[in-house]
This record gives sequence, structure tokens and C-alpha cells, in this order.
Amino acid sequence: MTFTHAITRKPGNSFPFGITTAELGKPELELALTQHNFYCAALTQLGLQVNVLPALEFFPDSVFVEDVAIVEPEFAVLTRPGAIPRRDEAQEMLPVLEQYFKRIYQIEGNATLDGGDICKADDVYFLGLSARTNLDGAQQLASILNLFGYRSVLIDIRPLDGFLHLKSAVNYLGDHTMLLDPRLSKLDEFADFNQLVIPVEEAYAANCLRINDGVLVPSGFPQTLELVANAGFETMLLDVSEYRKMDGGLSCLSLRW
Ligand code: CIR
Repeated sequence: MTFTHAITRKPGNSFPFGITTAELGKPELELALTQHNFYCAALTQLGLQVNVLPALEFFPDSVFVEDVAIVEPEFAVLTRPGAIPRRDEAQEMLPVLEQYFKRIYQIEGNATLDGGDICKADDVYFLGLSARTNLDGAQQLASILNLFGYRSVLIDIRPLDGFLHLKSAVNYLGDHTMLLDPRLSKLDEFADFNQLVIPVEEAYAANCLRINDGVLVPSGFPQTLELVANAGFETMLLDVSEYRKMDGGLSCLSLRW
């Protein structure tokens, strides 16, 4: 699929006070802003029209826009984020989505769902069950996706230690190829894909991002870079060190359709 649009949101002064388990120290705001600018420039270079939203100081994690919506050209789904401090962040995205999408659905009731748990591979959606996404959330999304002809496959990552979201561990690079952490490579659900299995010491780099003709790769993970490049993908390196400190990666920083 060709992507034409992206939404990002600038990190605010509150960014260093978001949720994290990374133990890599506090992010430096100036550097985070510079890295955000490079990220948006890369998306533009790959052919996307990028809408950069202003920072939301009340929501320190709101730079990670991926978690608050699932977007397809024909529709959007507003999520109900699993982390309490992020719960109301999704509503802030509603007026923005209304500018682009005629059909907007919402995850409701006691269901929770983070966009980081949702991994699309052509006409299949892999829906991660995690500390952030519960079964009700995944099932609500699956019913919506079904209306548009997409199949959903649930993947329970709760027994695996150390992954915040499904896409912390697996990302679809297109061309029938999955980039994934060795701890997921044995799953039957991924058996039919070409698998690029990253070394466990580069676990963070499982979160690479395919956009049109390029694959964004976080800098500092040489084995993953080589793996992706040798598979024939055009790679683009981006430094996201300050986002890593807050448990975020390349995919988390945008909504794309
Ligand atoms: C959080 O804990 O929600 C943020 N600090 C990180 C979210 C990363 N988002 C993503 O992987 N999609």
C-alpha cells in the first residue's frame, strides 16, 4: 500500500515525565525536538504529507500518536489507551481525525487498546494482547476491521517478558517479510512469512518502519541494519535515542495512511 499522509505531534516540555520502564535516564528535550524534526523530514522525503500537531503539555506521552488511533484510508478507529494517564489522550485526536476521515469508530466501555499493539500485514491485522490491550479491545477492533474485509489474528504477548507492545517485537516490512524478535519467531502465526530475526541484544530495533520505498531503522543497531539492507530494502537511519528512553520507537511517532 502507498502511504500519502501522516500525523505526528511535537513532544512538549512535559515529555520527560511520561511513562517509562527503560532506565536509560531522562530524555533531553532539545535533542528530542531535533530528532522529531528529522523524523518528520524523513516521512516527507518518503512522499507523505505530514501534519505536525502542537505539543499537549497535559499528556507527556502524546508524542506517541500511534497509540491513540488505527487509521486506514477509508476509516479511523479511536482507541482507549491502556495506561490511565494516557486514557483521555485519544479524545484530543478526534477533531484532527475528523478533518480526514468520514467514518470514525471508537473503542468503548471497559475495553482498552493501544495502537502499538496493532500490526498490519497486507490484509491481515495482528492484534497483540498486552498489559495495554485487553481481549475486549482486540475483539472490538476485530469487528470493525471485519466490516472492511480485514482478518484479525490475536497474539498474546503477556507471557513474554519485556515487551510493551506487539510492535515492540514484530513489524511487517512488506513484501511478505516480518522483522521480528527471536522470541516471536517460532509462533505459528508468522510461519508463512519470510522472517528477518534480529539478534536479541538488538531487541529495540525490532521496531523498524516500512513507508513506501524506504524502511526507517533506528541508529545504533548495526546487525539489524545489515539484515534489513541485505534483504533488499532501502534503509534510512534515524536517531530516536530520546524516544527510546521513554519506551517509544519509530512506529510510535506517527499515524500513517
Ligand atoms: C507509554 O508507555 O505509553 C509511552 N511512554 C511509550 C509508548 C510507545 N508507543 C508505542 O510503542 N506505540
